[in-house]
Amino acid sequence: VVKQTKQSVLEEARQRANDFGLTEEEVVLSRTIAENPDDQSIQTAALILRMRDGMSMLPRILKTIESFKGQVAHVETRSSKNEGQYDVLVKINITRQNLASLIRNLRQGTSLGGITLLADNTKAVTVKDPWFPRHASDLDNCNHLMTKYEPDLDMSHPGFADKEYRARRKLIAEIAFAYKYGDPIPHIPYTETENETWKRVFNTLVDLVPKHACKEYQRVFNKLIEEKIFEPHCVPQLEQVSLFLKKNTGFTLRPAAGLLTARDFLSSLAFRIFQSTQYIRHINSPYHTPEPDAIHELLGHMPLLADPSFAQFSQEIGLASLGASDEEIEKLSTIYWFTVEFGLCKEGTETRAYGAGLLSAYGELLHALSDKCEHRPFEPSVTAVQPYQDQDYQPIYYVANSFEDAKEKFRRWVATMSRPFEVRFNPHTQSVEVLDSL
Ligand code: HBI
Ligand code: FE
Repeated sequence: VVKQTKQSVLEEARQRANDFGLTEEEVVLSRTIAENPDDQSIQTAALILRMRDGMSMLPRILKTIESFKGQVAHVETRSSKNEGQYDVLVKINITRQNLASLIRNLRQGTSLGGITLLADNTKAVTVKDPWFPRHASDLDNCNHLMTKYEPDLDMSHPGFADKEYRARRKLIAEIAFAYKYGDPIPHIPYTETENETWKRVFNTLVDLVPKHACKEYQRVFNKLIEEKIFEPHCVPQLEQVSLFLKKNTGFTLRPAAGLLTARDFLSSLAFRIFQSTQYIRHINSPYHTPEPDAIHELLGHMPLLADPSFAQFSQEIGLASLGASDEEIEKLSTIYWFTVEFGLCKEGTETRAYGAGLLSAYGELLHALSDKCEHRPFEPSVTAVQPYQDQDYQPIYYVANSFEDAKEKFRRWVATMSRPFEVRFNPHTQSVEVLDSL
C-alpha cells in the first residue's frame, strides 16, 4: 500500500466524488460531521468501493453497512477501467460515530477481501477521529462485527450447509445484539448436540492441562471444576462465569455476536470487560473452529482472566488501544495475538502454554510445544510487527519469561506510542479518565 499525504487523499476523494457526481454540499456536510464529534444525528455519507472480483462482493458490502447500523439510501455500480472489476457508490444514512467505525473496518480490509475503499467524502471524520468509549456503557456502541467467517456467507464454514445450525447461530447472535450494559447475560439452554461438542473438547483438554498449561491457568481451571462451573456434560453459562471472574479480578463478560473489529474488541478490555461469543462451533468439526466460539472463550480465555497478573496485562492492552491510530491498533492486535491467543511462557526449564488459542485446541497445543515450530523471546517491538495468519497452525510462537515480565516490557513499549494523552481507568465509576500529557 502506497502511503499518501492527507492532502492528496482528500484531493483524490474529491476527484472520485466528482466522477460519481457528488455535490460540493455533500462534501461540506461531511466536514460538519467532523466538527461535531458527539453528534448522534443521522447523516448521509457516500463511499466508493472497488470490487476486484466481479459483483459477487456486493451482498457482503451491504451486510457490513447494515452491521454498522447504516441504512443504504442509494447504490450505483459501474464497471471500472480494469477488466472484471466494478466500482460501487453507496450513499448511507448513518451516525457519525458508526460511519467512522465502518470506514475503519473497510480500510482494514481484513473482513472484506477483494474490496478496496477508493474514496469517501468524509476523510476528515476518520483521519482525526478522537472518539473512544469513556464509560463501560459506551461499549453498547462498540460491537461492530467483521463479516469474516459467517456460516451463511462462507462456503467453507462447517455450518454452511446446515440450515438448523444457521438458524441457531442467528438466534444466539440476536441475543448479543439486544444486550445492553447492566443486563444479566441471558441463559442459553444449550442443546444435546452443543453439550456433546463441549464434552468432546473438554475431555481432550483435561488430560493435557496438567502437562502443558502454565501454572496460573491450572490453578483457576481446577477451581472452576471444584466450583462445578466447568462440568464435562454441559456448556457453562456465561453469566455464571462472569460472576466468578468478577469475584476474582473484577473482569466481567458481555455477549458478542461474533468476531468484532480489533478496535472494538480491544477497547472493552480497558474496562475489564471481555466480549465473549455464546454460540457453539459445529459438531462436525469439534476440534477446530475458524472463528471464536463459546468453547474457545470458556476453555481458552476464562481461566486466565481470573488471574490477577494476567487480568492486569489484558486491561493494559485495552487501555493502550483507546484513541490509538489504525497502525497502532494493528500492532496491538498482533501483540494480543501472540500473547493472549498464542502465548507461551517459561516455567523453570520448561515451556508451557498460556494462549487461549492453544488451550482450547489440543492439535495446535501439541504443535506449539513440539519441535515443528520456532520459539522466539517475547519482545513487544518485534512481536508487534510479526505477520500472522489465522487459517493454519502458527509457524512462530513468542515466549514470555512470566506475565510480570511481559507486562513490564509491554509498558515500556506502550510509552513509545504517539498518543498525546494518557488514560486511566476509574473502577469506582467504570469510566476512563483522559489526562492531557502535553
Ligand atoms: N472479536 N469476538 C471477538 N473475539 C476475538 O478474540 C477477537 C475479536 N476481534 C478481533 C480480534 N479478536 C483480534 O484482532 C485480536 O488480535 C485483537
Ligand atoms: Fe480468543
